[in-house]
Amino acid sequence: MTTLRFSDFANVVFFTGAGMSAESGVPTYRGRGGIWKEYDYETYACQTAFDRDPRRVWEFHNYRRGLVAGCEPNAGHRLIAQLERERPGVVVVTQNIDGLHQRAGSRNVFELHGSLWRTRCERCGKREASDDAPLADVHCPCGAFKRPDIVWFGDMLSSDLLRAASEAMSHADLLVAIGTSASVYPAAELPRLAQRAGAVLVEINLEDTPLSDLYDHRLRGTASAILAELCDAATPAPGSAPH
Ligand code: BV8
Repeated sequence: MTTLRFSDFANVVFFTGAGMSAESGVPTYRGRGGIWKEYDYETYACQTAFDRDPRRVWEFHNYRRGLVAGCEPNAGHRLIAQLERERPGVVVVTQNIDGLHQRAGSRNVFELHGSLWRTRCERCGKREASDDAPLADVHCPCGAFKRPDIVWFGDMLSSDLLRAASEAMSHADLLVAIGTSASVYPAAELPRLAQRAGAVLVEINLEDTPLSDLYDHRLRGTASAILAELCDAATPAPGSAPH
């Protein structure tokens, strides 16, 4: 186990993917039980599908709202929120849309791929946040269908969000990537900015990823177990010499 101490770092970025929420019961995208294995994103989760059949897209997204609404943040989410309360320089850059980091208490969260809990109207621009599961009224008051405020394949990411996330990465002195397969761009490239900034890079995952060679520490295990070990390592044992 590495002897990393969070207290040795001023700007810590947690870069999370679906594996962060796996222990909460939220399906990941790829690998065993992955949601893209069950649902073809080209039918249920992309702009073309929404333009073709918004009702079917909403059936899928209301199903996912119901699924995630029944899930709770796990110990890993709560540890990250705790660290943010203790240290102002903690930021979460997540690819997840489940909102579990915020439900665990994290405040500095960049949702690169949007949120299951937000909608926008492409006709009048109205934006809305609602944790209704399912969302009863999928029509905007202007009459158009509300669109899930999610970055689907082929959608551009918000340039403001990408800039802010890149800024956080470029100022990090510790980058902890958790539960991401490093397979979706441009998000997958972001840890390189932290590496270029001279940060220490840690990858927490069950298995190697295409970008594992980028990392100084490759910790294998579940998000919450490895984060707990890191926090224990970081916390001086009672009566131990102060560092
Ligand atoms: C873009 C939305 C510019 C939310 C997602 C052709 C046409 C268009 C674009 C492209 C193209 N070819 C390539 C691209 C770029 C494309 C892309 O990257 N494709 C990939 C597949 C090659 N990117 C885009 O389209 C992006 N936009 O590029 O715009 C553009 C525009 C037009 C044309 C060209 C370029 C938009 C990308 C966002 C896509 N949105 N989903 C939703 O619907 O749910 S994808 C989906 O993948 C999620 O967003 C997710 O965040 C993302 C990454 O997945 P992960 O989070 O890493 O999850 P995954 O299941 O893959 O892995 C889980 C990991 O956890 C595993 O490693 C596992 O081992 C680990 N794990 C499991 N359990 C645990 C664990 N670890 C620890 N503990 C555990 N317990």
